[in-house]
Amino acid sequence: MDNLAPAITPPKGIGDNEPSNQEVLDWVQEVVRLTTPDNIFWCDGSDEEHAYLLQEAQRLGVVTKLNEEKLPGSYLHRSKANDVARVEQFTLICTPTEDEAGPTNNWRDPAETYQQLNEMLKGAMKGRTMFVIPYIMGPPDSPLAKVGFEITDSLYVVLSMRIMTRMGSVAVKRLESSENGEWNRGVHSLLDINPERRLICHFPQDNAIISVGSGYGGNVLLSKKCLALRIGSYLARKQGWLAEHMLILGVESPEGQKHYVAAAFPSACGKTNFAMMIPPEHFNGWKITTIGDDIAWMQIGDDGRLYAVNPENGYFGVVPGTSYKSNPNAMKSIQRNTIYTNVAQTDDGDVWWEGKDGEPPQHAIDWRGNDWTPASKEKAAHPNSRFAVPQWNNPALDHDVEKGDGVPISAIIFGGRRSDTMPLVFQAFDWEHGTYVGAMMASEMTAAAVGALGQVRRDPMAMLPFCGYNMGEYFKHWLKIGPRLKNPPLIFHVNWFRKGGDGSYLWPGFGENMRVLKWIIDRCEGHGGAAETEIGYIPRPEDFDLEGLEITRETMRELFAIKGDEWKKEIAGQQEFFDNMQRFMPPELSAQRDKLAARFGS
Ligand code: GTP
Ligand code: SPV
Ligand code: MN
Repeated sequence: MDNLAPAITPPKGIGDNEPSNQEVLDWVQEVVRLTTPDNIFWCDGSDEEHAYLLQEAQRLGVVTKLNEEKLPGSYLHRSKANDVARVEQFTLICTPTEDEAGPTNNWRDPAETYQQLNEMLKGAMKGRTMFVIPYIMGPPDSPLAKVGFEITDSLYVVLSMRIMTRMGSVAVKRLESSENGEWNRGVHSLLDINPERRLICHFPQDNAIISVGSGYGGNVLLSKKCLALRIGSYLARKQGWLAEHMLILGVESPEGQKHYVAAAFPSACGKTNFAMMIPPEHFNGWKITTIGDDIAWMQIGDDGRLYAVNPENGYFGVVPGTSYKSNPNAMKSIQRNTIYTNVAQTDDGDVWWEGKDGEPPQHAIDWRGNDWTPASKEKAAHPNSRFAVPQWNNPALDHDVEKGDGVPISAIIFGGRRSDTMPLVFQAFDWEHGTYVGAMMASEMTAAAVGALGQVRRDPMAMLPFCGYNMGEYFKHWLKIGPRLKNPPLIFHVNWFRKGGDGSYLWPGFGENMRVLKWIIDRCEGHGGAAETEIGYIPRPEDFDLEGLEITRETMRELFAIKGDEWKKEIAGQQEFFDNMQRFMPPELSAQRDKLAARFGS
């Protein structure tokens, strides 16, 4: 399968719905002069357009249709083997000064980078069709909603953007009626999908993104990490709101009491799973609903609470490990109208991956396009294989997902993938301490980005790869938001991934995470008990509901153990991060670090 499809020639009435906005037209013409495509395809998001593009994508081998009876409306795409994840080392923040990007980002001079990109893009779309995709991030009537235009030479990007965003004429209309006329300019070209000519560049001051040389997910669906997080976070600081790498879920008690919770876990650390969780039997009558699984835009409401919307329209979720046992709502969602990327295909046009329910097929085509059998040493699906599916397929979708003002957030949860040190859950003392807890988050690296798998690294608020400006300024922004909230969310930290001496997970996770969430909700309602420790509040055994779960008291002790030697190491790791950030660290966080060290007696 190849991404590099030649130009297509649509029939009259398709692809010719040019918008009237002169700024957009001028910009597109400018990119046309540079990249010299054979033709321009203006996307309007209509069903006719979609049907035509799907047909062309199949004809040109960009996607393969899957078994219509088993997976109606679903397709498989294989990316190149050198192009399967985000590339953080080639993701650049091009602000006028290096300090604006800060020590955690790859900074490049904007003028030099524009020039380099112009060289790379010269004639890049010759022989190809240029697609122009108008899209909205956020519920269309939300004051937070943002319009973007993505130019791309990838059919896969067009098909995916139709799932992940509100795409087409609706965005053109939104721009026409917008007060500030603001819109994001995104240019994407596959070039020759060469890792040595791969750059994902952000120009926050120009509200612009240019991505070249990749065809994969977070590198090329410019709405997602590029606009909603990197450019989004930059705008959010200027405009006084928050753009975060967070899921948003609703939790309703049997009595009908409802809370919303936002949670930041790093890539491939459980956001989609938590956002769609089904509580265990013992929690009969409790209901979890999804607002979003990856990104939250949050603003301060008139009542002094924090309100969140999901800017996206679909889920781009990790496939391996998804099963009716771990995430039934995700499984139900991906039975139709789904684009699978880099999973294995069975002989009857079904899909297969590691961790799916049932027996593996006797034969399949693996994610690279090679023959695969259960005896193969290679994985059938890539560890970062993904599904793209409209959120409307989710049986647990929250009724207020389109609410423009968002839903009120009672708790914010931070969490990393940590084999040791971090207890199952603890609560921060207050907003400032909670900001410190988020800022000091660390996690073992996953397959979502190219890099050293399993290595623990600091990933503040799960935003290390996604903060579009100086991380120190980002912390200051967080510190400023708290005091502006009359009723701030309580802040927690969780770790589903602590391991025992034998290397296996101590906590069963998935649906059982409801038990942790229940304690969090109890705390929000003011009736959950806790013990005060050096790191925050943790539930005492009597505060934590374990009924119906087989787990030993010893395992629970391990899960909640706060070990002095581990914490000495942890504080040293935090110190190292401070040292790298020294010029930019807000004094409040230094004070928090000193207090934490003092509580451990040093
Ligand atoms: P991104 O889309 O990359 O931002 O990831 P995400 O945070 O949405 O992660 P996701 O929910 O897709 O989970 C990633 C991996 O973690 C999958 O392989 C899951 O099976 C696994 N996982 C999720 N929740 C749990 C849990 O509670 N316990 C354990 N042990 N694994 C989990
Ligand atoms: C992540 O890596 O956090 C993702 C997947 O959500 S991607 O869109 O590829 O960034
Ligand atoms: Mn993510």
